[in-house]
Amino acid sequence: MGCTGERQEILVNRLRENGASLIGFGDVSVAESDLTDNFPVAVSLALSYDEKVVENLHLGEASFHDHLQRLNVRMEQLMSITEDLLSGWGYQYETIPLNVPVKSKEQLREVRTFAHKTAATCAGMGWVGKCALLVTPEYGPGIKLGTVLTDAGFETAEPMISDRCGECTLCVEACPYGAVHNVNWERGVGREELIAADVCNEKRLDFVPVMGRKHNCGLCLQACHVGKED
Ligand code: B12
Repeated sequence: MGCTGERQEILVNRLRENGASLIGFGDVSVAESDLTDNFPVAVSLALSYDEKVVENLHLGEASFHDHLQRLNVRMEQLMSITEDLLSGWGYQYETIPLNVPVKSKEQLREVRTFAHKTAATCAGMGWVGKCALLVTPEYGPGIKLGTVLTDAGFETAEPMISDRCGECTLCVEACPYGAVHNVNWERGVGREELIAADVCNEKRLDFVPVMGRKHNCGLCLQACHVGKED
């Protein structure tokens, strides 16, 4: 039913009606993997964090945690709407897990998932900030990302290939562990050049004996001024 362009519009409308904050389509074939060879188009989805929760996350880590969990449920719904429409139209797809548990240094090194940030920059939704998070003009880094890769020939956007962080160092200064390196991202710059991910991960893991789960620090994203009114 309908041509690819009409289907893309139907998908966008359904996702908007169901609360998606941002929806983008990216050509990920440039990422050159078996996965992206088979599924060259990414449907990239974002749900914005509640501004008040982010503002207070240093005071109410548990509220931040609960908020992120609730957004997971909402993002799962958006991804399943996408899956249902794609399969109804006869397209193939691969949904990327929202999060992968990283409980040690070894697991961090072995993470072999497709990065939601890659899908989002390819879809022109934002850039990778100095904080190593996807930063969008509308919401800064305060977003939950989701991705469905597909073989549907949807029209894709102009990708973002460099950052707009300039000389800003708010996230660099906000990290109590000095994990953010003050490096500007452009396509090709790897995670380790931007942040000491093992330091970030270990500091969050330190809380497991006390909290029974990883600490949701979030100070780097709280500090970012992009998307906030002056
Ligand atoms: C492993 C992981 C971590 C690790 C490593 C951190 C990191 N930056 O990757 C640890 C445990 C430290 C961590 C911490 C946090 N994480 Co985390 N994490 C992940 C996870 C599961 C996988 C990321 C990964 O390893 N990808 C593989 C590597 C190679 O890619 P990458 O580093 O993510 O990104 C690179 C590519 O995207 C590349 N790139 C960008 N565009 C393009 C285009 C092309 C063509 C190519 C080839 C590459 C490319 O540039 C990036 C930098 O090099 C993702 C979920 C997911 N599947 O994406 C969430 C995710 C990245 N985490 C997220 C969040 C929110 C956090 C925390 C804030 C959690 C918290 N509550 O405290 C912190 C913030 C730390 C920080 N400043 O980055 C969000 C980020 C949302 C956003 N705005 O970007 C994600 C996307 C989860 C989600 N579903 O929303 N995380």
